[in-house]
Amino acid sequence: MESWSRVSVPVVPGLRGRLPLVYDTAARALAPVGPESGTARLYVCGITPYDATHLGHAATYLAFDLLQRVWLDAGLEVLYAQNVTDVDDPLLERALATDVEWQSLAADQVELFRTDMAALRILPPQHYVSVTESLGLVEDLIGDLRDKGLVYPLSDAEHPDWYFRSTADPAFGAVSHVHGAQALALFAERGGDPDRPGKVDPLDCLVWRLERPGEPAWPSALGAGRPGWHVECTAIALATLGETFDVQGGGSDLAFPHHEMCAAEGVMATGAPFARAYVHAGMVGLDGEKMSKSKGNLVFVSALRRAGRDPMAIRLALLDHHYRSDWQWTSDDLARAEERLAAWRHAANAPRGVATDETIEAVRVALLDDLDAPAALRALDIWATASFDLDPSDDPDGPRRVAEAVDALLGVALR
Ligand code: 5CA
Ligand code: ZN
Repeated sequence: MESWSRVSVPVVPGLRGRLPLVYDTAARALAPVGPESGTARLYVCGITPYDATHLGHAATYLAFDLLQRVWLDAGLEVLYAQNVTDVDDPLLERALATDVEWQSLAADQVELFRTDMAALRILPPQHYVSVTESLGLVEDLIGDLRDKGLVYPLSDAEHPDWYFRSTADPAFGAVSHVHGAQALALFAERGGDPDRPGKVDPLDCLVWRLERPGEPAWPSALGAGRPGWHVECTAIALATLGETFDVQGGGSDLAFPHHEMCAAEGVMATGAPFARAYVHAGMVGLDGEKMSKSKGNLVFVSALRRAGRDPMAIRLALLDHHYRSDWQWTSDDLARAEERLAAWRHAANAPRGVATDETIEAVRVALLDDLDAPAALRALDIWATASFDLDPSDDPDGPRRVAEAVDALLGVALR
């Protein structure tokens, strides 16, 4: 489906070509992510389109926007894919509860998401792919797994839905390091069905749900039905990026079961590692709880924009928290970001600037160190403060050069 509009990313002169160290959940360590040269391939799990775009979503997509900016600064090309879960239980339930067609709920929410992403200057994926566009891909992938004996219909069930033998992958658990009782509990909490009778293993995951009255269904060799959750991302990632792409990303709530299941399906289907690294953003909360559609404690990017808040201030407010930390949104976040933005804009439009090269290098170094945006922001605060006290010998081109680096590396427009 259509992605959103792309802002240009200036090339920043200076020392380029360095790969970032980023925390890989599977390696449980910082690791250089991306190829030495050529094209970095990134898959980030997209929204389930209802109740978008809250600040938690925005923070997660912003983390992977930073990763792309660091890759571009390293001189790499980026191939980026993102899905849209436009068929899944929670979306269908919301459509039913609010008496709207699920297709129009999804279309409206995707449009809102695109507008929010563009306003926040988040780089768009080249492949923006919905589940409803991917039924053939999903069917082919399930077919491959079925040929290998890894997909089976539920036995003795009124609806013999199809399941994948997740634990047949000897490396199952190696993405998230979640095992045993914790795996069962998280699986149940996050869309799985460990207790459903007829499964070979409680952690086997649904890949094809047979048609039920009132639910959308598509014809397939498995019977009319619709895809399960994880298999959509496996199929879309493999089709758009190929085997063993660089990073699969998302919020930390996706490490298990979602990314674990995607990896198992991918490895078992292709015989090659699915992603080289798995990167996860922390959870944004409100009033002490994770911001989530099911809890209803949401702050929407669109509502802030309608209230006249500058999208660049929203972006700065999010950047002030390290992508990997869990944090709570408060209205102070935005007030602080607005002040900071005003100070930076003042410095970016001053007749001369201070410490241009050091400032740009400090921003780069911060981002290369696990996308440490808060450290980059501190370096720019020092620059902005120093800019209030200029010397006639300061660089007349400094403000423009720093503003260009802030645009390229942090995605914040100052001029
Ligand atoms: N469609 C699936 C992924 S295939 C999904 O999880 N959709 S979602 O709409 O629930 O979430 C979209 C992205 O936002 C996911 O990466 C999720 O981890 C992230 N996310 C959701 N809630 C939060 C939150 N409170 N803080 C940070 N990230 C969040
Ligand atoms: Zn996904």
